Amino acid sequence: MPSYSALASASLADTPQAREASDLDARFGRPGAVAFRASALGGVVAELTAADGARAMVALKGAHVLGFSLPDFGDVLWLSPVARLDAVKPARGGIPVCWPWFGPHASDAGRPAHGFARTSTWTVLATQHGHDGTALIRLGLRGADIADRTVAAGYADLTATLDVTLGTTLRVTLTSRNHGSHPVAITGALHSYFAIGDIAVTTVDGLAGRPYIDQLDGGTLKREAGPVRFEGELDRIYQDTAGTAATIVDAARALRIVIANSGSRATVVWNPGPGKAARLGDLGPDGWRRMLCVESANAGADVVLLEPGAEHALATEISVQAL
Ligand code: TA6
Repeated sequence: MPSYSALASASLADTPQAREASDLDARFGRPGAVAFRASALGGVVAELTAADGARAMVALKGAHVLGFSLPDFGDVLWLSPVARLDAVKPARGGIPVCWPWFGPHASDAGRPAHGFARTSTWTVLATQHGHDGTALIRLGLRGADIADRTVAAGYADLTATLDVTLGTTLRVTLTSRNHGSHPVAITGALHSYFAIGDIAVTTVDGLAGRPYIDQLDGGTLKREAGPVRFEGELDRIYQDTAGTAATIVDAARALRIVIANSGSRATVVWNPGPGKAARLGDLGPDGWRRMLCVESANAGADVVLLEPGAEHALATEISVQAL
């Protein structure tokens, strides 16, 4: 049973979120593929099930993929044991959607880090039960609907959709569209937290030779010599990674997680280590040892200029193999 399955609690009967979940289930539910539930963490979640037994969970708040599990490998994504959906900050784990900017806002330090998408409630636009046994949900967000006009200033003409497609892999696609008459610069990331056995015996392959911005060394540009290894906090924005796949090699769980990114030229790798994890306070005891972020991103020098009428898709596709 996936660790996050307890989040879907139909027992929250006669609560607003239970009524909302019931309404969504009637409109968008797909028997055997997509079901809506009230979440024990607050809010409504969609449970996706694929023919081969793969499972995923997506919260409407933040269009936040909270979990992804496979019958042969268990949990692929990590979710903090102390995650909350009803808090102001997004739940720690899963795949937070960083949009329409990554990290601090380029010109306004007063805006929230990683944009406003991950703390906004998205709308269910469509669901699908594919003939191939896949399950899909499409969620949408409009910049014009963001209540805090200061935070959303400059982005009112943008919309975003997030497609989550579950099969033997998990594919997540964030599509940005500019409906206005002026170009808008955006960055962003699918900020994936992966479940690993032990960061001390985990490496990331596929980034050797790539330049990276070392966020812990004043943004210095360096070059990766080989597999990425972890000895304390590590926070890097790898450049020129378009068309490549990063692979987490998890010796403790004897598996590799292949992360194929598209629509991005940057891959972010992050583990907080014990110090930052203690300061963040929402990873649970020793959580930092069992999680690793490898993110499909438009970050650093990888800025997307959305021309009027244009759209841009940022995607990540996650698969798992035995070592
Ligand atoms: O993607 C890495 C990073 O930018 C780190 O610097 C760290 O801040 C992490 O994201 C988590 O950010 P959050 O705002 O979710 O705590």
